[in-house]
Amino acid sequence: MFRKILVANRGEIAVRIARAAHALGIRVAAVHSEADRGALHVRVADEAHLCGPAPARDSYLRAERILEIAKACGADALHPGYGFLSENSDFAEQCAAQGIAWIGPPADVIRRMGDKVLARRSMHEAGVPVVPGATERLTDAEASAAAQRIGFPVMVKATGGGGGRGMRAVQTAGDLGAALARARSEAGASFGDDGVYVEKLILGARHVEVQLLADAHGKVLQLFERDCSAQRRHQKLIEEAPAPGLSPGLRERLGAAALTAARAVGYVSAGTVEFLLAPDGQFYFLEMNTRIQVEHPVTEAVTGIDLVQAMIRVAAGEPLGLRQQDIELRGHAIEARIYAEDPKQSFLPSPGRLSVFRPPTGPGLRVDAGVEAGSEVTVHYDALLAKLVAFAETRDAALARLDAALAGFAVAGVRTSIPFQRWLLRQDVFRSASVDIGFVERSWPKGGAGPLDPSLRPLAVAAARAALGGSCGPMLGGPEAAVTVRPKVVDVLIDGDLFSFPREELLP
Ligand code: MV4
Repeated sequence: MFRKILVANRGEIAVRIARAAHALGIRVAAVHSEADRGALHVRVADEAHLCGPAPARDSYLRAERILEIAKACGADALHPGYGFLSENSDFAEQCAAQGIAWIGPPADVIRRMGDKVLARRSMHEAGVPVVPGATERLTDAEASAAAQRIGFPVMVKATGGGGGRGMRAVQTAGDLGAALARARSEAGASFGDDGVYVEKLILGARHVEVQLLADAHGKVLQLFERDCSAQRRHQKLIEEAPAPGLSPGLRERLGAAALTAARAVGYVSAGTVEFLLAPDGQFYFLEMNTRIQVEHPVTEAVTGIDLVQAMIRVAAGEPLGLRQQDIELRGHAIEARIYAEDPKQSFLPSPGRLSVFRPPTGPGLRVDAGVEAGSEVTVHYDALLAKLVAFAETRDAALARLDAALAGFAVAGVRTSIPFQRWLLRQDVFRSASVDIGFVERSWPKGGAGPLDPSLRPLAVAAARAALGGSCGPMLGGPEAAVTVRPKVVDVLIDGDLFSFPREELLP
């Protein structure tokens, strides 16, 4: 087993990886930017090394510098987490070449799955269902012919894309030329590759993804699926496992398709196969994510398998001591991603100092946090503060647990996504498990500063005063209201309406 792992990341995932390493008796080296000197991921590590100024491209994205640190500090392995360098195949290759074990899939698998056309073609050839459309990058004339053949509406996608970047829905032939031009220029600017292809547009679909775990000895396992349809502009807000309402047959076929995908590319380590699940029950391969994902804890909760520990063991060459038939689904888990963003102002980043940060505790709860009280939240990095996971025997019980835990999550100093999540958990569409990938964007009522229901104002004032005067701390939950106390303002969310009161207005 490894003696020291360099964690090439920050925030909650760096803390999560350090915990897994320590559980295996492995020392942890952190890297940090100038802005992260006092960060939680530095405090939980056994040693920490500065990798550059605050902007990610000058610190966490500096492949050469991070590799130098790994070698200099005597690390024998590197875990990239998610984002940053995690899907950089050249970096994975350099690590391996310099004798630092890469805790992730082989570099050639990352490279192949990073090219979305190549990934699609590999899956099509392996017999995994893909969305009807082209399996090659196309010229404008070819794209136009392909769109006619497929039939409108279509989706134009960037070959170098992923996560929805460089993607355009096109309703009619007349709109295709402009969409191609925009997709190409966006893709060229973002990935330095203006290649595009065309697929049938699937409407009203859910996002369902299957967790994979494979070792270097040919053992490939699937750990069932997650539903991540509750998202906004490709930012996931709530994820759950298993996907609600799937028949056992469909679950079985999704898992089998994910295993086929993994075997076709020689997958090793933890990974995820994303599918679109159409309203007619058909599912289609979208992408393979060659990294640990943010939402992995919901799968850990329902399978009892520690995915990050497993990644480390597999990277050290250990065989997985599990068989597929040993992996059982038990209960239901739901995760809320707590972002420092203002849901009332179109999820604008909300930086600041966390004067209060008190996550809930209790049976069936897990909190993976990257911050603590006193932490400074800057605009330099992703706004994810923590993940709150509720687990119970049934979906309804897990929902109730998550709702109560969100109500008791005390945060002051920044605005958070919590009021949005409390609203979402109350929606009939969510409770009946029929959220599709467009639901949040269609339905979150006050994405801008929409009109408030004035009849709720007295209740909001009362809730705000109770929070200020009460012993419940700066955040008070109840069946109707979620209150966040900030230095100068108190926010109250009732029924999707967010009221903000300057503190002096609340004085009796
Ligand atoms: C699609 C689609 C509809 N039809 N492809 C978005 C991210 C990338 N992985 C692929 N994505 C989509 N591809 C076709 N042919 C809809 C999406 C999509 C989406 C997919 C998963 C989760 C959220 C999404 C939000 C908007 C669009």
